[in-house]
Amino acid sequence: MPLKIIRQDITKLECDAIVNAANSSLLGGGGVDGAIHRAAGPKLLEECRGLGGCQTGDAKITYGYNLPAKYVIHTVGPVYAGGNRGERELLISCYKKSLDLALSHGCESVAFPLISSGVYGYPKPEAFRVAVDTCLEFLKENEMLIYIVVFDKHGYNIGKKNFADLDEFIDQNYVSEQEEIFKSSKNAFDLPRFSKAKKIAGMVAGAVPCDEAICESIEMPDFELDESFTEMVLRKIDEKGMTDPECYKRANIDRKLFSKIRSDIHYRPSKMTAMALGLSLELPMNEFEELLQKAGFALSKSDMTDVIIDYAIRHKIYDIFAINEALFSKDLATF
Ligand code: AR6
Repeated sequence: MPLKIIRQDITKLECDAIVNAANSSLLGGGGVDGAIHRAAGPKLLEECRGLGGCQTGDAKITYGYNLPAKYVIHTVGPVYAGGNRGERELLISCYKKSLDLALSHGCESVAFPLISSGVYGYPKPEAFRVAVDTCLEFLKENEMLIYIVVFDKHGYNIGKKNFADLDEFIDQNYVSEQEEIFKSSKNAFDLPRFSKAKKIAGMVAGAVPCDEAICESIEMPDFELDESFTEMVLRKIDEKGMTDPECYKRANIDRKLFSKIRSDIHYRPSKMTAMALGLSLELPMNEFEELLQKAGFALSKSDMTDVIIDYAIRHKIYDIFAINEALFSKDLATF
């Protein structure tokens, strides 16, 4: 999860560095700047006094003092004046300079507020896009966990990109848990794509008659020899001519987790990890479900996350960051 969009007070975040949307004096102000100075205590201002200010689009670093974060990176966003005064370039520069400072100070995690999107008046949807796109660009070349902190969710149009009729789809496809239990106990285990293991599980749950499940388990003793989750992921990477970094970066999972999966053919991923890899590999629905099954999971119509994934795959949306925005907009956990 190298890029995470979260909703939280940035001053409470435990990470190596948090970024401050400061002004060029670096001597404090309102908004997130005020909150950071209050939480860090007076020593932060003392250190800031020695920095000699900061230009728009540039960044400087101090310690975090009473904050959970070790460092504060102070950057000065542009005041929005219609969009033709180089505001976008300056805003991009704020993110880049801050990320460079984080990197040169050995930070493995950094959190940004949406620079310039408050008092400085940068239109919120564009401020959000610049933040996401610039951080993703940086992550193509670097390893870091970046949080984009969206304090006031409204007005940013988050989750609208490519998901225009998502609400309608949810209305048509989301079913309550009770309905789902009823449907699956009646029909799901009859489907040929459900494995014998599932049927045995169904028998235990009372949804498949015992004799059917047991008979099949005697007739088909070789089901354990199926290709494993890891093997299918590695095969698909090869078939698609992808590199490992391409795969895990597109899945928004970190290198260490991917190495674990690669080195253990019996690895049991979480459902989110399994889905992230299925999306990264751009699997069509039947193969996506097959991969999930290998990890012991299935898509459910009573799970909002699953319904959104269903929507994404049907609409060939495999961009995990666009999907994350849709999940975030519904207050769901992101990849
Ligand atoms: N955690 C995370 N985000 C926050 C928090 C918080 N605790 N508080 C506010 N935000 P702004 P700017 C969000 O106005 O537009 C200051 O006075 C907020 O919702 O703080 O770059 C400086 O000294 C908004 O989305 O910064 C400068 O003079 C985002 O942080 C000037 O404001 C940025 O809003 C800088 O203006």
